[in-house]
Amino acid sequence: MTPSACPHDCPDTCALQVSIRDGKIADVRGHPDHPPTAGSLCTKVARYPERLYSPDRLLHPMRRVGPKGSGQFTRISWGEALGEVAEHLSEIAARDPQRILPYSYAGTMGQVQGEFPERFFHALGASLLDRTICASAGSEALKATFGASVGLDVERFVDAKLIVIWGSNSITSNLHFWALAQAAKRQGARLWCIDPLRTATAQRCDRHLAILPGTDGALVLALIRELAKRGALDRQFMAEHVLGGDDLIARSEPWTLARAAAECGVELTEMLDLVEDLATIRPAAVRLNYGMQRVAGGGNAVRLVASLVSLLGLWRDAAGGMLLSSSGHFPMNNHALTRPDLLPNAPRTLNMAALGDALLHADPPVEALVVYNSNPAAIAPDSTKVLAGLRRNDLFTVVLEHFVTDTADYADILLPATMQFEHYDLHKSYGHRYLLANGPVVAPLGECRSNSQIFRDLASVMRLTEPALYDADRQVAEAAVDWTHPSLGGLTLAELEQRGWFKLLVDDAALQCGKFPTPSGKVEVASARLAAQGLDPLPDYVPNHGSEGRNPALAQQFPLWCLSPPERHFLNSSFVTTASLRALVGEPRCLLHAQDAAARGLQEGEMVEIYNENGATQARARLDGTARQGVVAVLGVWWHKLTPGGRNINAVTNQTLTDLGRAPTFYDCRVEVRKIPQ
Ligand SMILES: Nc1nc2c(c(=O)[nH]1)N[C@H]1C(S)=C(S)[C@@H](COP(=O)(O)OP(=O)(O)OC[C@H]3O[C@@H](n4cnc5c(=O)[nH]c(N)nc54)[C@H](O)[C@@H]3O)O[C@H]1N2
Ligand SMILES: Nc1nc2c(c(=O)[nH]1)N[C@H]1C(S)=C(S)[C@@H](COP(=O)(O)OP(=O)(O)OC[C@H]3O[C@@H](n4cnc5c(=O)[nH]c(N)nc54)[C@H](O)[C@@H]3O)O[C@H]1N2
Ligand SMILES: [Mo]
Repeated sequence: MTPSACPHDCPDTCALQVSIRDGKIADVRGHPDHPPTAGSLCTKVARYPERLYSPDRLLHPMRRVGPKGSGQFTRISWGEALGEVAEHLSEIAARDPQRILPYSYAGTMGQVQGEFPERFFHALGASLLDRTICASAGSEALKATFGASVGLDVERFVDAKLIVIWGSNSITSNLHFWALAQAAKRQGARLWCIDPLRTATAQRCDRHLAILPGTDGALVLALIRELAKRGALDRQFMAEHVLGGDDLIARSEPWTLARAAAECGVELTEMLDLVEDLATIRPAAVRLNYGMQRVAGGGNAVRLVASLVSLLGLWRDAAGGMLLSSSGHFPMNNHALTRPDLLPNAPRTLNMAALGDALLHADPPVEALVVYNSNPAAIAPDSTKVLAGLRRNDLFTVVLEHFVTDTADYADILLPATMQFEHYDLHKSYGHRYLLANGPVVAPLGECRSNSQIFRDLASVMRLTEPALYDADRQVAEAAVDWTHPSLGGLTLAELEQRGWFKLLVDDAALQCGKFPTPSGKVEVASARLAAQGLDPLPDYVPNHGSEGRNPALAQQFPLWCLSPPERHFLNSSFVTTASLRALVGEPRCLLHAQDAAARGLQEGEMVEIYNENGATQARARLDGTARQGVVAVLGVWWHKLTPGGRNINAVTNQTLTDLGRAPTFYDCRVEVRKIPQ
C-alpha cells in the first residue's frame, strides 16, 4: 500500500491510513502501527477529505483582475500563467536577481515539496530568506547548549515520574505527546505545566505555574540558585559533562525565590513546590516547546532551561532530560537538497519575520515576491505593514496555494498546488525520530500541480539550463538524506517507501553519559561559540521588550500582555477554510481575566477591540478562566478576511526580534482592550 504522512507543521508528524472509494479519498485515519501516531489523529487531519474536496479549493491558474487585495481573479491556462511569471522573473533577474524574494515556510513539512524549490531561487540568485518565523530562537539556543536540536526520545516520557510541560499546550499542538504524558500519569507521574494561560493542558496537569509572559529566565535562575543551595544539583555530572555550570550558579545569586516570584507574578510557595519536585523526583523530563521563545529573551530562556536540566543531571535516567526538537537527529543532506552552490552571486538575506519592512523599505527594493507553503499576510507580525507592502503596485506577486488565502488576494498570478495525497514526499519530524515516506494516493484535482512540478515547469519556460532544477521527486528524496549514516542502518529509499516509516537508530547512551554534539562534547552552559560572536557566553534573564523596566511608557499605555497561541482546530492559518472546523471554533475569541474585564467595564460575550500602536483586531470577550490577570489571549490564526473588522491578531504584533535566532516576538506584545461601540 502507498504510504502516507501528515505534512503539517506539528511535532507529531503522523503516519496516515487512507481509504479510497471510486478514486476518491473516503477516509483518513492515524496508522495503528506507527508508534507515535498509535492509530489516532487530531480532529483537523481526521477531516482531511473535507479540506481536499472543499468547494473553495483553488483548481486552476488565475490572473488578478481587480485591485490588489480584492481577490478578483480570472481563470487562465498554465501556459499563460507560467509565461507571465517567467517573463517577469527573467526580466528582473537580468537586472538584479536580488530583487526577487521567495517566501515560504512549513505549509508542508515535506522535504521535496518544501525544500526543492530553493534550488530554483538559488540558480536565479534571488534574495535568500531567513526562515525564522517559528523556531529559530529555540534552535539557536539548543545549538549553543547541546550542539544541535537533539533531546530525549518522546517515547521515553511514559517512564518519567516528573514531567514538566513548559511553554506548550500539548493538547492543542502536540496531541500524541499528551497521550504519552497521560500514560505516564496513570503510572504515577506528576505533571507540571508552566504557562501564563490555564490551557486545557494546564487544567489537566497536577500543577500549573501561571508565570507572566517572558519571565521564564527569572524563574530558572531562582530554581538554579535554590537547588544549588539545597545541594540538589548533580555535581558529578556537572564536573564531567557541563561547561560553565558554576559560573551560572554564581550568576543566579541575586535571584532569590522571592525576587523571582515577584518578577514572574506567582506565589513563593508554588515555586518552593516546584523546587521540591525537581530536587526529589526521578526520572524527570521536560517537554519544552516553542511557546516560551516568542519573546525578546526567548533564546536565553531556552538556554537557561537546557542548563537547568543539565545541572540537575536529568540526562542520567533513560527517561530523563528534555525535548524541544528532535530534528537534529535526522541525517539530512540539506546542501544536496537545496543546492546553495548554484548561487551565481552572494545575495542579501531578508528576514521573513520582518516582511513588512522588507517589502516597504528594502534597498534595492523587492520587485517580485513568490510565496509558497505560507500565508504571510495572515501570519507574519505587524500585518499593517505587510499588507501595505503587498499592496504596492510595483510589486509582482506570485502565490502557489490550495485556497484563496489573505495572501492569495494580493497575487498577480495564483497557481493551484497539490495536497499531500496528490504528490510524493519524504518527511522528518521535530517531535519524534521517524523518517516517513508519502506517495501520491489519488490524482491531482483540477489542474493542480505539485510545487516541485511548478518550479520544474517554470525553469523550463525560463530556459534555465542547470540540470538539478529538473530532478524528479524521487531523485530529490534520494539527495535529501545521507543514506549511509549509521542511524539508518543501511535503509534505502525504496525500503522506506515499502515500510512507510523508519525509526532512527540513535545512540541514547551518549546523551545519558553526557556526550553532546557540541565542540567540547559537553553541555555548553558557557558557549565559546556565542562568545566569539561578541555575545555573553552565559545565558541570562532578558526581560520582554514591552516590560515595565525596558519600556515603561508602552507598558503604561498598553497594560495587558497579549498572547496569540493556536486555536486547537486550526493549524496556524490553515484549516480556517474547513467549514466544519471553523464551525467548531466559531469566531475569534479574546480570553480575559474577570478582574481585567471588570476594570474596563467589559462583560462576557461582548465584542471587544484589542489594540495598540500598531493596529487593532476584534474578538468576542470570554471570561472563561484561561487568562491570568494582566494577560489576554486571542487564539489564532484567523484569516483577516474572516475576522470581524477585517484585521486579525497580527495587526497588533510587532517586528521586533528575539535575542538569538532573529525570530519574531509574537508573545512580547502589549495591548489595551475596549468595548466596541454598538
Ligand atoms: N492544533 C494546532 N497544533 C499546532 C499548531 C497550530 O496552529 N494548531 N501549530 C504548530 C506549530 S507551527 C508550532 S510552532 C507548534 C506550537 O506549539 P507550542 O510549541 O506548544 O507553542 P505555542 O502554541 O505557541 O505556545 C504554547 C504555550 O506557551 C504559552 N506561552 C506563551 N508565552 C509564554 C512564556 O513566556 N512562557 C511560558 N512558559 N509559556 C508561554 C502559551 O500560552 C501557550 O499555551 O504547534 C504546532 N501544532
Ligand atoms: N500571532 C501569531 N502569529 C503566528 C503564530 C502565533 O502563534 N501567533 N505562529 C507562528 C508560527 S509558529 C508559524 S510556524 C507561522 C506559520 O505560518 P505559515 O507557515 O504561513 O502557516 P499557515 O498559516 O498554515 O500557511 C501555510 C499555507 O501553505 C499552504 N500549503 C500547504 N501545503 C502546501 C503545498 O504543498 N503547496 C503549496 N503551494 N501550499 C501549501 C496552505 O494552504 C496554507 O495556506 O505562523 C506564525 N504566526
Ligand atoms: Mo511554528
